[in-house]
Amino acid sequence: MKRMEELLSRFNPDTGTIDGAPTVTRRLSDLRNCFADERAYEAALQQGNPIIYTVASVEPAAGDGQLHYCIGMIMPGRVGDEYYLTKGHLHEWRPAAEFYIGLRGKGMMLLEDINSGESRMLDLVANSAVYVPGFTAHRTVNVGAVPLVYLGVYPAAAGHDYRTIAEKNFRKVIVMRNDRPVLMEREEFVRGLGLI
Ligand code: PAN
Ligand code: ZN
Repeated sequence: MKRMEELLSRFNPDTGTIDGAPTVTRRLSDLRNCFADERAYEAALQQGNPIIYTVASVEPAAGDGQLHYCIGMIMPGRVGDEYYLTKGHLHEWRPAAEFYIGLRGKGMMLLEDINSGESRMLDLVANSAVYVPGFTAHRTVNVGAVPLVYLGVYPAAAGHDYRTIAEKNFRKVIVMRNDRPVLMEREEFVRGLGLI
């Protein structure tokens, strides 16, 4: 039997931390090319380099059948009309699915099926969960006024592929229109800004 510390974890939904777990911090400068509105991104960077999100991860064991999990916390805010977001990724092991559980705040997940190219926007709020199938790029955004905190559980063998997203990004963006989040074609959004 594993040690108690490997079986039980205590997390704090207010701070987005897990006792004893390492936390990665992503600041605005780490998110180059993630926001579609490059002009607003550069302007925001001139104002400062705030923390956009943190991820505390627990990786108890590697190998087939094992699970890893993390708590993500995304700050409230926007760059232009785009809500603060995560980099987004595919799993290195493409069939690996993931289960997200909302803990606090108001968020949305952007899913993009890499085979069909189809996109979906789903609520991620307390008492709801999002199943991210395999072969699906996923990004999380905070559309509310307080930090969004969620738990993500994924196969230990999943791995993170950021490269593919960094090269061609998501086809769609979640942007604020009339104070509400809407899903838009990236190209249409960028064209509307006069950037292409
Ligand atoms: C999550 C993500 C977390 C941060 O744990 O890693 O939301 O997003 P990025 O990894 O895209 O920066 C997950 O999906 N793990 O597989
Ligand atoms: Zn993932």
